Amino acid sequence: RGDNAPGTAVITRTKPQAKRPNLYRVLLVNDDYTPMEFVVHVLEHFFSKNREEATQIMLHVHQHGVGECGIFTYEVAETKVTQVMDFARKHQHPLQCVMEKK
Ligand code: TYC
Repeated sequence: RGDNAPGTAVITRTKPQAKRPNLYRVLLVNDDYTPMEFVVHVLEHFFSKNREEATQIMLHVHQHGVGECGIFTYEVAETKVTQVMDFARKHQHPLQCVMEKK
């Protein structure tokens, strides 16, 4: 449109846009006290896993100490961690959920 004020210029972007967002893994950490069923519920409710996937991930964490729940942008990952930690605390389980840059 030809509606720029006289004597002004439009600055256009020269850098090509390579906008991959930074991604973060959300992980569950094993402990000796959180019930397996609670962890499966967390994976179903907060990470949209079906019962079979949730059970596999829970068992992986149980056996290996840590396991991946999903990969998200920073804000989504942070929200998941907060939701899981609040939910675990509310139920007085020591379950730990963390995020790490991919
Ligand atoms: N190790 C727990 C138990 O034997 C189960 C568990 C799995 C806890 C995964 C935490 O992130 C976890 N009851």
